[in-house]
Amino acid sequence: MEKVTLTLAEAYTLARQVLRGNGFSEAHACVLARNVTDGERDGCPSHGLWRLLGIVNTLRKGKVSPDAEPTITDHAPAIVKADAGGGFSLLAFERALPLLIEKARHNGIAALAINRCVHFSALFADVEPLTQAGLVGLATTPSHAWVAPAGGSAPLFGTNPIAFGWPRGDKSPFIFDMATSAAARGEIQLHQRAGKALPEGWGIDSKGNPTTDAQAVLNGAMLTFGGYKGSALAAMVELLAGPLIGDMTSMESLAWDDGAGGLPYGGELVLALDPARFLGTDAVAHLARAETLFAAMQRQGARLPGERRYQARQHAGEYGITITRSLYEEIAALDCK
Ligand code: PYC
Repeated sequence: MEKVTLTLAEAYTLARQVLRGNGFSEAHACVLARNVTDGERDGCPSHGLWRLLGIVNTLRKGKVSPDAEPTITDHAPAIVKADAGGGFSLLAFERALPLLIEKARHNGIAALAINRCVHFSALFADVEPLTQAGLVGLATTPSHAWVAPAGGSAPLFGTNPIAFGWPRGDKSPFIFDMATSAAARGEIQLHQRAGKALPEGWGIDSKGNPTTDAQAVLNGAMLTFGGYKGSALAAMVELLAGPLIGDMTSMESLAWDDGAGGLPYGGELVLALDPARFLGTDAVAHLARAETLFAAMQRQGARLPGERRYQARQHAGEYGITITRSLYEEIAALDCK
């Protein structure tokens, strides 16, 4: 398959140009372009440049605002609210982040509820800035009803990712970002585009039979990871980033989409915890104990979550990113200018 290699600057410029050309405001185009470039850079193509196709499709279907200005509210001593106004989540997150950090440092713990946002982006990008500020972070969001609950066979939950980040001073943070489905929807779509069979256990067809056919799973239902354990976590995500913050469940998001094929619409919950506030002068000693744990994991040959991402990041910084020519041409063809 023919490939195209781009520097990170070229990838960002292409993405930003396509987004501006399609009518996104400068502020939205910049955060979106940075996010998809970062996804590709970090070796996560399911949240990389390919997402531009879905972003532009969602705009053309009238399912996202290209220029909504988020409203940030100091809602309670430890709660920030960000109304994304029907735009993508990323700008609301960026604008709310300073107040979230300030409140977490003041109270030891703070929450950010982003409402009325369209969401597709990997959550590691939302917890990483918290770790850079020395905070522990947790982020979660529902999506569209694509995933069957354990024991069921019809889509009900979203892919419902949970991301967690732990700060490590000048070392790369400990960050995992995992869908509670066996894989992200984007992974299945990429398999479908490439005509590749799925690993077993990712989904079922519309009759409820296990299948490795990506299109059959897209038409049927995805499965949670770890059976009922993943299913319980998926339900928790629905509750925390849905009813708790006054926003949609995945089922409601899909109903709101009404067959348009746009990206999920609803809320995101982000928690930030400050070890310095929990521990005071003991923080250094206790954070060192976390390092002892990480070292023990690595001594057994276990990889710390995020390690592969940081390696890919370094590689992409030196050698750029590589995508298929067909994807490059599809993205370039989105440019209306
Ligand atoms: O790939 O899991 C996914 C996803 C969630 C929201 C949009 N895409």
